[in-house]
Amino acid sequence: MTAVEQSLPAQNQPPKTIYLKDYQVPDYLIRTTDLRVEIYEGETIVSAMLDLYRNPAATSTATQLKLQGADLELVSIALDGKILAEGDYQFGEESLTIFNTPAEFKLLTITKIKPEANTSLEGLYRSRTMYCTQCEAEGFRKITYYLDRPDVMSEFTTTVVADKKFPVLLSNGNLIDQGELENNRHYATWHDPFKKPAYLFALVAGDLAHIEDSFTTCSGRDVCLKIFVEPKDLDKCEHAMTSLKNSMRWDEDVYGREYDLNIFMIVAVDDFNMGAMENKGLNIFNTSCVLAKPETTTDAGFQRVEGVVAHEYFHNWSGNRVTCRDWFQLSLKEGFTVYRDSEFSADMGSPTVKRVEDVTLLRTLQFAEDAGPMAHPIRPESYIEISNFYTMTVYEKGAEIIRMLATLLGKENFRKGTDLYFERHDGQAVTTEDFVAALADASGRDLTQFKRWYSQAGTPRLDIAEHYDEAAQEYSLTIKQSCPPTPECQQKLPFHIPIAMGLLGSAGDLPLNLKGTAPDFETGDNTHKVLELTQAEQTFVFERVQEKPVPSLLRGFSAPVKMHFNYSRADLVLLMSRDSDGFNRWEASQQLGLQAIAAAMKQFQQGGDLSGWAVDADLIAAYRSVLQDQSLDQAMVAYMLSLPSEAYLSELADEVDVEAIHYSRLAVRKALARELRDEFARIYTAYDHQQTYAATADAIAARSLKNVALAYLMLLNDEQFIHACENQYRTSNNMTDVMAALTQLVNSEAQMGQTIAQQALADFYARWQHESLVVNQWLTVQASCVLPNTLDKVKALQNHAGYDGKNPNKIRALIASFCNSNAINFHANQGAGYAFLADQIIQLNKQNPQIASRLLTPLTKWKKYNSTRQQLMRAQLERIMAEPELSKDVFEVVSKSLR
Ligand code: B3K
Ligand code: ZN
Repeated sequence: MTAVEQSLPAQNQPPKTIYLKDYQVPDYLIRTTDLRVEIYEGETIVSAMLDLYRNPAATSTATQLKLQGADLELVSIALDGKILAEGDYQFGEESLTIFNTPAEFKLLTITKIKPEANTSLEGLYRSRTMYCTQCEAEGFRKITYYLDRPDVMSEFTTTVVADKKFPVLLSNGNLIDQGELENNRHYATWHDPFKKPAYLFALVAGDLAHIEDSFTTCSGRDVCLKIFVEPKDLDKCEHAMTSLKNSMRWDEDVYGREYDLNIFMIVAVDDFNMGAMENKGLNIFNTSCVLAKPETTTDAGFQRVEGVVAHEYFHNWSGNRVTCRDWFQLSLKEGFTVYRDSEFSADMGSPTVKRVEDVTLLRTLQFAEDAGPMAHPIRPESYIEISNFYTMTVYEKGAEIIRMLATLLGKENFRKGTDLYFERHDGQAVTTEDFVAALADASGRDLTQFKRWYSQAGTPRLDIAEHYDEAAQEYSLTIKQSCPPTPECQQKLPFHIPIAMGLLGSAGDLPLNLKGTAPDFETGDNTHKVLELTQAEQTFVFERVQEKPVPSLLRGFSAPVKMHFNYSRADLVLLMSRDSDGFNRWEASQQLGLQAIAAAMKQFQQGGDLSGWAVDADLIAAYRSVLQDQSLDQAMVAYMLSLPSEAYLSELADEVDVEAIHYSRLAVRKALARELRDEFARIYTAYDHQQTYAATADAIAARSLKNVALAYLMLLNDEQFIHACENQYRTSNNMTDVMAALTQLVNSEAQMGQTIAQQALADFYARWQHESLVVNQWLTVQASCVLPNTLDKVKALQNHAGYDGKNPNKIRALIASFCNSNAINFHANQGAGYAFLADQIIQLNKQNPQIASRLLTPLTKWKKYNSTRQQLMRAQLERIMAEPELSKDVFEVVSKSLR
């Protein structure tokens, strides 16, 4: 058996489950790590010198060291200068154990790896013209044998050696040496003074161009900022640079966090499994999250760049300076950092708009995850493959947990808490318990019950009932909480839930006199309150309430729960037009939309015809008043006029009726388009299509409202609007408007719209074929087309020159878009979509397990569909399960889905 074979995972045995309860401190720690990475065409030699010492806190007394390693070829190994012989060490499953290790020693390993053959995009790999790394969570073991766990933190010095055709050689920290070598080769040595776990290691070698700027920190230090890209993309870096500088300033202002190295670098890579990675001082980004210019990037793309740049930068403190003890603590850094980046984006644009966007994502994708076979608490108890736990739950629900803490503590105490957390744990690898303890200590609040949010999965449900006693002038709210069982937890204890609220009277917000408490002047006028629900059932009584109010509940979506309150349509219309909480105005519009769609669904399910379906006049009047409301942000008008998505409707349903949801929602949209045609046309015509592009909140809002109007008008299949849409496609100076028009044309039910769409698609590809990210948008718009036969088109596009089945962005653009965002086609034709998806997963299982596993999501939801679909979906999961050599990633998701 060769060394490579010996370090491979054992085949045909079910992979092991790792448990939080089994955590043990490491037996050894690593003081310093000296790496020399010599890149040659076809293979790379890695020499690693580790300065190891026994961990004084170790609980075991074993005199051996077990290092992790995968897909490595061991060339030599020496302990304190003495070459080890066979028998001094042993290979295990993804490991290398060295026997008879002293209390302190230096270990030198030399290993060979093959980055060019690494298609998993984990460890060191080649992407187009460059070499780059991705180590989180456990990719460093694909570079060298190491204690690849986040609680082993070491000081790294890295020398990168390569041919001069890769002029840029980067790693973490500061550049301390560089020079020429024989055979047209050169090297650069980087030193990172901050101790870090291996998952934050990074290395890049490539022929890259860069833009440069500087930032002066609050203490007056100058930091050099560089963004590296392939030369062709140099004109698309400005927005990321501006976002970076804004993030650096914001983290100083809002959290008191200053940057700590002299240089901060970002590198854009085309082949990347996720959005970006926060490696110390050397962030590596998916090109899709860093490049932006108006001609090629939509508004959503601009906002994504701003958000992701901020997110990765904020990790420098929440993740890098203070890191995770083990991977069960992932939400410690991810939930907190998502919360931080969403607050940043809110400050850069409109807080209400940002909140609506975040809640929409949470309620569709995260709620669905929490109700499915992969449900897990934000701090999971166990996993087979940690890559499967970079989830909506750990990230987005994790951020909601932090938001609730901020709400409960109030601004000042929350800041005191985070200050204490950073100060107390700087340079340490800690747990979510440590985080909550710092907040509790700084604020004096007891957060014991609150911690259940970390250990109990599932979306809590609130059932709220009201009672008004006119004689006593008392208004009471009785709130019951419950939480459905999840695979690993049947019985839940009550959560500590902050419920922000107000009461609306005929003349607006009423003062809140909550029985047993002093008035709360947080909002200046005592009309806003945070109720703290801690019991399974609790009643809150308001005194001196002179009229029966309409309650505005869960303002700003103050907790990640499903709330049920029996609002009448009149109540919702009042909330939509008058609530002082912008989020709840939008929420009321969504509830109204849900009611309207439910009525159409009933008709559809009874076999009725939906052509010419009409909606009630009072609803039209309510939407019309939104369109005329000058006090509203245009982005909010756009969101209020957009009906709940099919994904949200599916999440709410006990059994998803794909056709009923699709056609009923469409029928209601068509009805709105007919009734509000003049208003939509006015908005569309009033918009100045020639204006210069700006990615400001106002400009984005105006574009989104105008494009919502266009989308409604296009449902009328009227020549006049099809021409306007074509004109927008042809003459717009920015990708937002081009894409909005192209999407409407591609989905047009009118023959004329289809003819123009086919021309536009051909024209678009001809124009943008050399811009990979733009081609991805072209793939997505076709994969998302709701008209029949889209699956055949998707299959044909897999053979198109603009597609590449090895590139994760292309796979997401074509395959994931079709399977996740095109329900009516994915679920059509007796399971053809399911079989197609299973084919892709089986193929990707070996090539890129992380991407394969991600793609599984739509099949994991099989229990939500009718029995015919259940059987068809299950059959595909079983087919995948029967494949030999399933990766841990795919095995875990499929086996949990089938249990
Ligand atoms: N921390 C990385 C995610 C790594 C994913 C590894 N499978 C990006 C982020 O959340 O900032
Ligand atoms: Zn993150």
